[in-house]
Amino acid sequence: MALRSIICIPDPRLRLVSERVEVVDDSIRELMDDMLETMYAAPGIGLAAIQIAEPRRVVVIDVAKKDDPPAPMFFVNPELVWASEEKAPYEEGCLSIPDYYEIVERPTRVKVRYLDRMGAPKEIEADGLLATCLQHEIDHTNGVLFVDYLSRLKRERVMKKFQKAARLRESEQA
Ligand code: GNR
Ligand code: NI
Repeated sequence: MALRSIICIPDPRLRLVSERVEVVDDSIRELMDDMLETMYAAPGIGLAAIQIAEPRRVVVIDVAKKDDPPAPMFFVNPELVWASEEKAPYEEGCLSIPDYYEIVERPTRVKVRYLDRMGAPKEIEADGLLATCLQHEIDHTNGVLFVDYLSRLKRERVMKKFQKAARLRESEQA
């Protein structure tokens, strides 16, 4: 396993639509293991492959409480097949938008179709934090970030802050 670096806004790769995985082979399982290690180290509860600059439709999640044993989940080509009409607010964060948290409303329950770690087709019905996290990660595979659900004012404010920080880092390097 290897720790990988997480890319942050305004990196344009976060806006890519990731490619479907055709075959779940050892190289995909290795990618998932690297993602899991990187997610635990961050720490975070979910990670999409594009966040480590791999534009593939691969997601890892672990929403176990901190005193419970680890419970990693692996999703290849995850697809939202149903979402409840009922929505609820939840304060979201993103490892690609460090130290920024805002409330987002999303469907409370979802059904997701995916391939598991061995490539077998599966479906999962989720609620609570797992439902929120699945939607957040599926969004990443489509180049969507949680700030896209905020008001234009809030989104532009946070994007500009990170653009400015990136420019400053560049000028310090030069
Ligand atoms: O670690 C994470 N926490 C989180 C909290 C609320 C809603 C979504 C998330 S996912 C985030 C990790 C991340 O950026 N995944 O893409
Ligand atoms: Ni995220």
